Amino acid sequence: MHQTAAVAADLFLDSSPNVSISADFARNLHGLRQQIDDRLAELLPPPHDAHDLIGAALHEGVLAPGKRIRPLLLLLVGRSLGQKSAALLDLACAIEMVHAASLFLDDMPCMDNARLRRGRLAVHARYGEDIAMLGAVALLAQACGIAASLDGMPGELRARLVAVLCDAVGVRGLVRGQYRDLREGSASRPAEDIASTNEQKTCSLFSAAFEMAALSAGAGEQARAALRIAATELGHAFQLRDDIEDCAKTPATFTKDRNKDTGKSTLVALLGLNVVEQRLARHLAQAETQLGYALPSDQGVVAVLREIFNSSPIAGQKKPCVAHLSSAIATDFITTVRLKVEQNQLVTDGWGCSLGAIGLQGA
Ligand code: GRG
Repeated sequence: MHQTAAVAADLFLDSSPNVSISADFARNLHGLRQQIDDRLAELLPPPHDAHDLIGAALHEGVLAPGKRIRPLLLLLVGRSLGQKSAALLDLACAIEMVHAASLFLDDMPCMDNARLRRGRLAVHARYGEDIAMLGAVALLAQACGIAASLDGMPGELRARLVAVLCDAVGVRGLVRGQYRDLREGSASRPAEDIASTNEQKTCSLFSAAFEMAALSAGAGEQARAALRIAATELGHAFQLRDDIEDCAKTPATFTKDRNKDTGKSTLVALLGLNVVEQRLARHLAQAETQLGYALPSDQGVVAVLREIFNSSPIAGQKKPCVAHLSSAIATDFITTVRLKVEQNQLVTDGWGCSLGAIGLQGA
């Protein structure tokens, strides 16, 4: 078992009293995200030594500022169903690791070929394709290992949780969805095909998060059935949000490459922005309805969803250009500059000495 689980448990339980959701809780979302990040940092294998690129890539890629929507939902659905164990936090970290693995792979040149992710260079762009691939495999293995050894959960339950996680990734889940997107996405497709691809590549992890929360809380079949529908509706809504952001005209999504869907048969391309926005709202409403059926006492699930869907891509993050300038003394600055240099977007006049000072020349 992981030795620091008790510390994480205290933090988690402290901030989640047995009361229903309030505005205070929404404000404390940042704290909950921080707990997830702290625990992720503990659960990731420590870098072997100073030259361990895999270890460095795992920490950098996983802990880069993402929304953490899947672990947040897993935690809050579990709590709403009465599961208060600290092990839930570890399970939440496991699903975030799987998600991060999917991003490592998704960004690679043979897939979406993206260079910017979470406001930083994508893992393959910074560390190399070999590291991105090996890192993704390591994350999947780590996630399964965590689910298989959850503190205080019976062996049979742990085995089921591992199976749920693997099922979400495998040939019925993310892998199939990604394969279809890559191989069928450039031809025109009917809306149903696009939706079923989205279901596999995006809804699968939401379904796994809800199912793992429900299983660990010992929820009945009725609640689990409602959660399955909720997860699918939510996954669709989330993918549509992602597609809308990809073609957004404003630079609000500078945290990752945009226009990666150009020439791809997405629902936005097929149906147009207005129709897709309506569809998104319907999916979200359906998800909320089903969550209402499933959860006896919502401990913040709907509030988190509203926060995510109403806010800019990464809550609390400054507008991209401001972040770009104000991160001048942080690592982000280095990766941003590196990216700009690579994209030939940086006017080096006046920047040359800064680049030299931070050791970028020749990098
Ligand atoms: C073996 C794990 C594994 C995967 C292989 C590469 C692949 C198959 C699947 C890719 C699936 C994928 C990336 C789907 C897109 C889902 C999506 C909308 C991702 C963006 O998620 P956010 O917005 O990202 O939650 P942050 O950065 O906020 O965490």
